[in-house]
Amino acid sequence: MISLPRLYAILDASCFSNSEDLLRAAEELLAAGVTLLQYRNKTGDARAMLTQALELIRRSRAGAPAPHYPRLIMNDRADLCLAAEFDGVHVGQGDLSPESARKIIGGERWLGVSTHNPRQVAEADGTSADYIAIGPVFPTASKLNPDPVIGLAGVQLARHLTRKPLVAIGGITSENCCAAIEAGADSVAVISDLIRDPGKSAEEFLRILE
Ligand code: 3NM
Repeated sequence: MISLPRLYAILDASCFSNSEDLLRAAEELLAAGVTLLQYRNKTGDARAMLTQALELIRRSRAGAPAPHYPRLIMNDRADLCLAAEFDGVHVGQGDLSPESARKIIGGERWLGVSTHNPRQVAEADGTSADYIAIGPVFPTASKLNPDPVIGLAGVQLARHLTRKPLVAIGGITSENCCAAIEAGADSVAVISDLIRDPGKSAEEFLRILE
């Protein structure tokens, strides 16, 4: 079983007006101590995504010695995960199934699955996914057409349905992240509350979640 860090930072390309801003935010997050970072780009074409992903890999490795490279996870795209030599892929309910993604990425890379209700958690538990994300825990503006908010009770319920590492996502802030962990999550995934000042915000999360 894999071990997840408490903070799972997500860089969403739609939050940045250009590539350099996204890459600089990544550098700040990593310099602050983030060790698990997802690259999410719902609108970019494959070639632009690969270019950005390769640059993310290059910069993330420039800042750390080999055994301590941060883990980079590709949202949705198992093909781009391989092409950019990312460490894993995260699939949603409308993406490739976990087993199909697993066939592409092989046994070593990490595979995460998004779930939004108890049925999906139980189903994901039966797959080769390395971790399960559950959400939205709180209201979120970062996802188009989010599923209904599940609250902390939804995290507790998910915790009872799987022993796989569990990631709480959706509306997670430095104020509510501890409650999500106390409800049973192993890790919290965050987009918007890391954006304003990525380095400082990540440091604050890491201090609170220690
Ligand atoms: N997935 P923020 S909620 C990407 O419910 C994503 O699975 C969700 O962004 C889910 O931290 C969400 O800004 C958005 O709320 C998370």
